[in-house]
Amino acid sequence: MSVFEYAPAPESRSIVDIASSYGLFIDGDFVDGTSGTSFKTINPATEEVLSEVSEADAADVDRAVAAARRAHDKVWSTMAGAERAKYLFRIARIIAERAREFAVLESLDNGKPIRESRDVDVPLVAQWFFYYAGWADKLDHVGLGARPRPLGVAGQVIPWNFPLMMLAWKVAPALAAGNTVVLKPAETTPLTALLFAEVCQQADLPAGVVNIVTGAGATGQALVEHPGIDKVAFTGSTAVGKAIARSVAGTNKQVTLELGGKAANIVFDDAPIDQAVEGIVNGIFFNQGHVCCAGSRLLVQENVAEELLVRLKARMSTLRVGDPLDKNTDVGAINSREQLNRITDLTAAGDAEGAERWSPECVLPDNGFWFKPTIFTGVTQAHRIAREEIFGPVLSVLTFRTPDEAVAKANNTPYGLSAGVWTEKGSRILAIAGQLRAGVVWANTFNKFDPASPFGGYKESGHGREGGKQGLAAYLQAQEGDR
Ligand code: TAP
Repeated sequence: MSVFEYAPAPESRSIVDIASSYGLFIDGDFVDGTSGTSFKTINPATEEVLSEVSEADAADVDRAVAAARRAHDKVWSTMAGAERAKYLFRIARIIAERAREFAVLESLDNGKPIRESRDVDVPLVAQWFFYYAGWADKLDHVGLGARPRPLGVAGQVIPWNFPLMMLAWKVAPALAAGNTVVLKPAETTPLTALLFAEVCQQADLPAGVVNIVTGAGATGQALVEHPGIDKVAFTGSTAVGKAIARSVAGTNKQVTLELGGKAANIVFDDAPIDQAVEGIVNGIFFNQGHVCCAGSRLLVQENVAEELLVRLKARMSTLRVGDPLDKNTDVGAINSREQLNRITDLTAAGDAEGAERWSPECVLPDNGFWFKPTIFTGVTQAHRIAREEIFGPVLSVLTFRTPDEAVAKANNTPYGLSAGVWTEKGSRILAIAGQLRAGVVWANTFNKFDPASPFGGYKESGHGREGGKQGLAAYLQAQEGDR
């Protein structure tokens, strides 16, 4: 299929004002880190250095936790829910007002297409704050009895794939419930969290309610192991999630873990094929496949596999890979060299194990980190690319003959975060969805998110739910007499 020539349509980056360096956001102010060390954050599409960011050490984490504790005890937990709601509404409104600035900054620091940061990430972030603002004065209805109490100080650690959205998923329910937070963004994507700190100042949020400590894994470890926090909320890899679970075992800390996934996207022979192809493309190429719930395993019924693959390849040939700030771009840059190496290694394992690789023709930029949208056919359950999370724009295609076989293959994974079912029969959707061990099952769609809908995993995808009142309950405890 030929692709139309499009003139470049770059979004202007003049709307963002990136400082040459950033400190830590502690107790309502930007402050220098104790150690004086910093790290660079780069644009993964060009490798241009965007800024130098302070690296928080254990002493800084200690300062941030102390500030959060003071704010919790003296201001935030004692404030009426309706008053806390006003701050959350104000934050939501400011994010909506500054949406373009956030979208451009997210695309610069993360590499995701502006089409996604502008139309998906940032609108969902505002929605998350609006949604939880609405809950702040209704905590009696969460299901924990009358006047449930906040847990205290939450230590929150988030990954690089949806930097601002993961911040919103963590901060909004925590604040609505009366907790204060210390959040560590990922090392490669700290900038939108630091812009969010400015929003907290703009909203006059009381000092210490939100604290942001930038750094790498060691900063995250110092935060989750700090004895002064009451709740750990982590999103990231299963390996780090297991280490955190071990470190909090035997303490009084509550913990929620949102970890990896290897979702099956199941297409039955009665599915509307073109619609399914769109869903498959959205499922695995959205955000370069850096999505925990990505539909990274396509299970297609054998009698329609050939036809579906022809149409899928034709559709993939129209995907535009390149400048994340170009409004025509569908697939942006891989977030880091490290992640690119991981994708390259795992796909090499796919070749070595005998699967057949296919990518559309596309010219990749000379600088930056890029990977062509890729599918592997002839994949079996034993292949590493069918079992391990690639976290990149790579789809493993398997086939099945019967519904039972589809369910058995879909569930044959250590993960259990999400799944997709494509069929015209409502009864089949319900029957299959009920048998899938996945926290979210999408039917005739994929990668849809809503703040009212709980999200989370089974097995090695973690435990606990974010979103909905379940996500709020994870930041609350019942009064003594109600337990
Ligand atoms: P990780 O390496 O686990 O990093 C996640 C966060 O934890 C980062 O902020 C990281 O800091 C920090 N960290 C690293 N080592 C730590 C330690 N020992 N103690 C405390 N914090 C530590 O994952 P990633 O590569 O950033 O993200 C990709 C993974 O996240 C994928 O497996 C994906 O499936 C999963 N993910 C899951 C979800 C949900 S909702 N289930 C959503 C998004 C991503 P640095 O970045 O500075 O190393």
